[in-house]
Amino acid sequence: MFVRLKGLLIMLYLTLPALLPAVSADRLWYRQPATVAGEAESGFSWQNSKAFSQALPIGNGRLGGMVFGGVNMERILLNEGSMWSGYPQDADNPTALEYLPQIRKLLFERKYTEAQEMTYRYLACKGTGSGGGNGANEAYGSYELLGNLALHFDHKGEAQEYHRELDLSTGIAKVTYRIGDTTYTREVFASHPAQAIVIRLTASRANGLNFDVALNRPAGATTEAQGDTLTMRGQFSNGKGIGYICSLKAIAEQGTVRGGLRIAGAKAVTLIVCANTGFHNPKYTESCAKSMETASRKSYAALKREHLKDYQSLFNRVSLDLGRTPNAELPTDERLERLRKGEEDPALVSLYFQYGRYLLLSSSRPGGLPANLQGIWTESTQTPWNGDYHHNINDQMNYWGAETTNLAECHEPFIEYIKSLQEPGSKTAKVHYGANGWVVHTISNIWGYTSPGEHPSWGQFPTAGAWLCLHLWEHYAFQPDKVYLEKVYPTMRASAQFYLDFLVEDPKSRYLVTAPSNSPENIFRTSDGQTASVCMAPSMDMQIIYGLFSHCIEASKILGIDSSFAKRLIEARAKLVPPQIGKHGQLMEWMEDFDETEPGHRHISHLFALHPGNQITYRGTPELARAARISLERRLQGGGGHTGWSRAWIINFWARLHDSEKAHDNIIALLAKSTLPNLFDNHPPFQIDGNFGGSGGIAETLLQSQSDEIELLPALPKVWATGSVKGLRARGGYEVAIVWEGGRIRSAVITAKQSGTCRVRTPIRMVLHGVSAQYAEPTVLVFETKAGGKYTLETE
Ligand code: FUC
Repeated sequence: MFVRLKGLLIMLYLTLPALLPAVSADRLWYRQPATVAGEAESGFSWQNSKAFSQALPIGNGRLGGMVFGGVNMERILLNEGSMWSGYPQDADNPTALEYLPQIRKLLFERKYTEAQEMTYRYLACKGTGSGGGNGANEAYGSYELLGNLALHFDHKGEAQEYHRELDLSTGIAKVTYRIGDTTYTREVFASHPAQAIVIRLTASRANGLNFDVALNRPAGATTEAQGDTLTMRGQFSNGKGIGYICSLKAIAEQGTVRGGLRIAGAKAVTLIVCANTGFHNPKYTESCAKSMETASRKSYAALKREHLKDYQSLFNRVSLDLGRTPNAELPTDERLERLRKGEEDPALVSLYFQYGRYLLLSSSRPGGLPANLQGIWTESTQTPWNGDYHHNINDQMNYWGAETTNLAECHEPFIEYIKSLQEPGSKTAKVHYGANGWVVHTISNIWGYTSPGEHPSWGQFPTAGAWLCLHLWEHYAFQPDKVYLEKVYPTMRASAQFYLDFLVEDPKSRYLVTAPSNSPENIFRTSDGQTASVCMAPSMDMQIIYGLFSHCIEASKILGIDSSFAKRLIEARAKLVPPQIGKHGQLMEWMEDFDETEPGHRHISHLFALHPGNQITYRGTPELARAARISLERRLQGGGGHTGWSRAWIINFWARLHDSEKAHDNIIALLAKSTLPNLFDNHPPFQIDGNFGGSGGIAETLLQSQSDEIELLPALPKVWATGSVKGLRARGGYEVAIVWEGGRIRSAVITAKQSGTCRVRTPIRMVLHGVSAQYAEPTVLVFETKAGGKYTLETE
């Protein structure tokens, strides 16, 4: 009886955070606006304004904004996920296939520099590719800002009691200040149900709000005012690109709205912003008008209510408490400064974790495009690296936390996008390699670009497609559903088909190799003094293909189809170069034991098998795990982890190696060295992958499930001595809540989404209540679950 009561109390404790009103712990706040004196207001290419890195992002997956919070002038940068210049291009290069045999021959003869020379000359895409990362004026295009909204206030006097915040528990950015005896308040959110950005301004006295509204864009658009509405229109790429529209409507309470727009003598004003582009939507003008009509008929209270309902249904699924120090009461930028000086602030880590979830659900919602290099937030007409999709780490990292941190729906835009690459990628596979199936290389845009990049040193990465397919599989692994698997299997299969055709036997080693390829963006030195990036069978390629083949083999079993194809995959998989240990005891990055020319290189591709892959595991392959550890240490000794995303990856590696303290050191380094005042990740410049990889990495320290078992607290750092987490997801279809105290696990609740056999590894021996369980090992419990069942584990 007592035990049952205890179980009940624990369950109540774990579900309580969801029932409580919004907690201020999940809040970014500042004592000053995001303005930097003398700085231009629109962005620069390759460098965001300083103010941008202080402004606060909002988003509904498609529409986004950055709220700067100025007093005399409020600037809200507006974004829309499909604001892309450029248009579809045929960049496949027919000379590639002609020279492929010669390049392969040179590689077989280990003549790397010659093979590279020829690859550079004949295998790159046709044309300008991504325009060297400056593609806005090329066919490739760039992700671009939608525009800027400026509100110029007639304020007289100094602002007092200034406060600016983004509350992650509501998804609402807020600015308040007082001038004289009038308090001004602004609330801004991007509503998914309304498909609109809603801005609410209030003054504490009648006639308090007097301001002008301007909507513009640095290039390419014109704005027209009519009644209470401003409409901005434009078209990309000199009429060859898509069109776009953005409209703003002002609804004033007490007071007037005049053309231009000028708001006079109001006490409260609601501004509604809607926008659409012609991307897959010829009737985008009508879409915009329709959203505006529906939203503007609703009261502000109703709009806020529906936003909160939608937003919180996703955000509130997970809560995390890692403990608090007094620093948690301070403004976010001051907390970061103190953390840089070595002060402990575990609540800043949990805030960063939740911010990653916030950014994902704000930049990636079903029906839209996936989060790009900057999510959906850019202030430029030439976003760094075109704000595109880089598939040699970056866009995959964007989704590392999607499943574990309980935002599986937010993974869907990426999954749909990956499926959409199959068609153009089939043509590229034929033209470049004479192969069936589909391929994509390092980069893509929204126009279906699948050719290699314009420079093979980074652009010749033919296993990107197989890596992308891991996402199709992981979505299934976290929530096994045959109907879903049936839908994505053809894309996975066609990718595997490509590698069956593309892989070729190296006459010397007899292994099946990818040739030519590269270990993302790294350069090696051979014993006879050659340096090159072009190679065959870099370890990452082999590990990625091993994963894809394994998942296709398993899928064919689950679906009961395609067994002869699976047989071919089993045979080919056995001939891939296996993970190898080199002269330093390291995991080899290339097929032969080469050294890298830059020991601290940001890519740590050969550790793919450790994370995000699972071919190397802490318990299953201890020798390889040790070699991975040596590789990681060598990279770090060489100065690795200097870009935000690289640091985020390192966190995930240490978590998978069960080194809690090293994982923690790197979480702190990510915050201290690669995080901007608004907690955006800094490559530099701002690049959102580090946010997502960091957030996912924090989850990996608390829960892992890559080895056919759920492991509780695999890498809990000492400083998070007492805490709890609720709502994390594990592969197999489970949700997990854990409570720990004094560095020791106390209890856990596992919720099964479907019936099956659950295997749980606990840090110390635990007992399961009310259900019979077997101990496979003293700390491994195995039990049967029923869909919807909750299973409580406790320490004895
Ligand atoms: C990869 C990385 C770069 C950068 C770019 C967007 O190519 O090597 O560091 O993150 O993507």
